[in-house]
Amino acid sequence: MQIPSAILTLVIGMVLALGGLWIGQNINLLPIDASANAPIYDELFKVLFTIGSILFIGIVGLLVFSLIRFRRRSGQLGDGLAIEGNLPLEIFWTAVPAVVVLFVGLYSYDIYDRMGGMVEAKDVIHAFWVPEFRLKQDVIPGQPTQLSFTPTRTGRYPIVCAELCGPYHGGMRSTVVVESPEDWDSWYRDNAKAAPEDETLTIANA
Ligand SMILES: [Cu+2]
Repeated sequence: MQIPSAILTLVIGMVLALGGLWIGQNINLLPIDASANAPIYDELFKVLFTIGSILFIGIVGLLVFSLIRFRRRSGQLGDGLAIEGNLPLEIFWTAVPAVVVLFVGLYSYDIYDRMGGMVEAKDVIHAFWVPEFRLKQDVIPGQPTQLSFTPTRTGRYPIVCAELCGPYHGGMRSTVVVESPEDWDSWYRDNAKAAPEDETLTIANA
């Protein structure tokens, strides 16, 4: 019995969508999440990864299928069929990417806004980036830049300059340390300056 092609297409489409959704939700390519911003960003990443997986598997799958199914058989020497013009198909493959790109653009903007990213400027010199925090902030000379975030995990995380800034760009690395309030307090006490009385004493003695 021959399965109608419309049903076959529908089933393949559904399997593809569900498979992509599963990959997007279950495969994590990002480093550990260590700030309050991270879950917001990860939400966007999962959506983009889902869309990417569906497109990648769908396109590559169709390509491999076509390579095998429509390969040249022995004794076949003529040109292939000249197929031209299919308006419904053209409308379909224009409309779908347009909707996807528009959605991704608007959604990315929304995520960026929710992460407090709408206070930035042009003339980029450096970019402060902590992958584990899912945060990237441009840093411009002569302009004080503030970045607020809430770390959610103690630990040491790399700070990377994410804007090609000059010859030593690759060496622009540091570490951000997230400590518990108690550890911070004891560090602060240990490193606090001497009490002002001592200072007055030193000056008086001088
Ligand atoms: Cu740099």
